[in-house]
Parts: sequence; C-alpha cells; structure tokens
Amino acid sequence: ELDDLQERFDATIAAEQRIEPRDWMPEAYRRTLIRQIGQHAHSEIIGMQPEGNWITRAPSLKRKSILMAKVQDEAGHGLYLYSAAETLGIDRTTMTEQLIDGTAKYSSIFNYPTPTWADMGAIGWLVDGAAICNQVPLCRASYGPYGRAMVRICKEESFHQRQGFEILYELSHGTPAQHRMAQEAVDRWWWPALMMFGPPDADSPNTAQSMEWKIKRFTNDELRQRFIDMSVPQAEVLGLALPDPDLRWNEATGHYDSGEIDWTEFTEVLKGRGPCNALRVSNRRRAHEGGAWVREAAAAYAQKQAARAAA
Ligand code: FAQ
Repeated sequence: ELDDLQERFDATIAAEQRIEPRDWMPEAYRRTLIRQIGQHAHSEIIGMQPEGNWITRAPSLKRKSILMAKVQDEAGHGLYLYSAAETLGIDRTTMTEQLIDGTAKYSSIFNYPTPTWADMGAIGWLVDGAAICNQVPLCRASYGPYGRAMVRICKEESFHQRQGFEILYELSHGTPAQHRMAQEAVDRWWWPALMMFGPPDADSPNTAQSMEWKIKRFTNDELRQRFIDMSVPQAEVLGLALPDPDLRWNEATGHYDSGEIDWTEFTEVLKGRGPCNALRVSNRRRAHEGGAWVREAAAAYAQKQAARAAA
C-alpha cells in the first residue's frame, strides 16, 4: 500500500505535475515544506519592520504612499504563505508562537538596521532583487499551493525592486551628500543580500533532497551567481559601486568572479546574534500581544453569529 502511494508520488513529481493538499506525500516532504514555507512567511512578516521604520519619515507624500503600499504587500505575502503552510497540517497560531518565542527561523537579511532613507532604496533594489531571483524558480515548486502563491508574490516583488532602484537612481544623481548616502546603503546591504541565498552548496544540508522533490530548482550557489551577474550592470546604470574589490568578469566561465562571503557573520545572525534579531522578535511579540483583544473580539463575534444561526 505504502509502496503504491510512494510510487504514485514519485511519478507525479517525475511528470512535473503538482502535489496538492489532499494527496498522499512522504512525511519528510511535508516537514520540509512546512519548514521552508513557514520560514518564508515569517520573513515577510518580520521583513515589514526595517522599512516600517521609515514610513513616518519618508521624504515626500508620494514616497510615503509607495512605501506604505509595499509594506502592506509584504503583510499580504506573509498571509498567503501562512495559508499555504496551513494546508500541510500546521496552524498559524503554532507558527506565530514559534516566531515570537524565538525558535523559528526567518531570513537573516531582516536583522540589519535601516539608519537612512537610502536603505529603502537598497532594500528594494538588492533585497527584493535577491528575493525575485530566488522565488521565480519557486513558482514551479512541486507543491501546488506554494507554487501558486509565488506567482503573485513575484509580480509584486518586481514592482518593489523597481521602486528601490528608482530611489537609489535619484539619490545617486542628486547632491554629493545624497550620492554618498546611496553608496553607503549599497555598501551595507550588498554582502547580507548575498547571504539570503543560504549557505554554500557544500554546507547546505537540504538542497539535494529539495531539488529531487522539485521544491528547489537551482542550488543556493547557482542562484547567488545569477544575482551577482544581474546586479553588476544595474550598479553601473545607478552609478554606484559594489563593495567587492574581487568582482571581475571571467571570460572563461561567462560569469563574474567575486570575493569571499563572511560566513561567520551569517552563522552569528542565524544564531540570533545579528545586529537587530532581539529587536525584531520583541517588536513582533509586542504586536501580537497588543492584538490579543482583536482576536478575542473576532472569536466572540463568530461565536455569537454561530449561536444565532443555530437558534
Ligand atoms: N536566513 O540547507 P539550506 C522576502 C537556513 S525574501 C536564515 O540551504 P534550504 C521578501 C535554512 O532555513 C526572504 N536562515 O536550506 C521581502 C536551513 O535551516 P533549518 C525569504 C537561512 O531551505 C523583501 C539552514 O539554514 N525568502 O521575504 C538562510 O534548502 C523585502 C540550512 O540551509 C525565502 O524564504 C538565511 N538567509 O535553502 C520581504 C525563500 N539561508 O530549517 C520584505 C524561500 C539558509 O534546516 C522586504 N526559501 N537558512 O534549520 C528558500 O528558498 C530556501 O529555504 C533557502 C534556504 C534558499 C533560503
């Protein structure tokens, strides 16, 4: 029986068809998806904070409304992703508890501070740019609800990336002080953006199996390289430098060579010791506790409606 189910699952994956919530799936496949989709959802929700920091200080009404819309999109992405994870048998309450008690992972990138307005540009250009690079292939993930959520998310991320690029372009071509601010933001975000793709392939325990299951379609290093290759010409258009003296075109490989990433920093951030980890989680916990009355009121209302319908 189990062999039949496994065989059908393998055949579905081999045929590039989708696994849907009611289909049988190996427990390890389910666990991997809950892990990746859950972490992805948490990243979107925590990812609202670095930019939320600038909503009240955006330099114009136009910039403020664009930034608010972007941060709202991130909340929406978090919600679709929690819903996709729920189809696998975990509930959002449990995932939220894991996030606010500090046991769940979320992307390392959101543990860095945003001291200037130019960081809004660098996040849009580099962080959303890296997110698109990583997520476009996830539109073809073998698990239906995840792949479908990714399609809409990627469309919105493309707009986010453009708005970040445009902020940096204006600053870069503005006053010398604005140009300097843009360059400093790129200097701050470049290396952490490269870490978003995860550990090097040789140290990535999950990649091989996730590729076999067609959740991931490319390895961490492949996508990181694709992002570097995309970013170099864009930096030239911006008139900004990427902070890597070893970055140079390699005629033989057809890719840019680049310098060593500081993996010690990555490990520290993953262990909760990045510059803003404690702040991000405590803000999230406070927001959750502050929203308790809304959840209670909604539950009481639903109960009253159900009682009325039964009467
Ligand atoms: N940060 O074996 P692998 C966004 C963990 S974009 C923290 O390679 P895997 C949009 C990994 O989970 C950001 N942890 O793992 C936005 C695993 O931990 P575990 C979110 C990381 O899963 C923009 C361990 O290290 N995007 O939110 C990181 O095969 C602007 C070993 O690693 C996604 O989540 C990291 N950077 O590959 C929002 C994309 N890297 O659970 C607001 C979906 C690795 O075994 C503003 N996820 N780890 O203890 C993925 O594509 C994959 O999960 C990877 C990691 C590629 C991130």
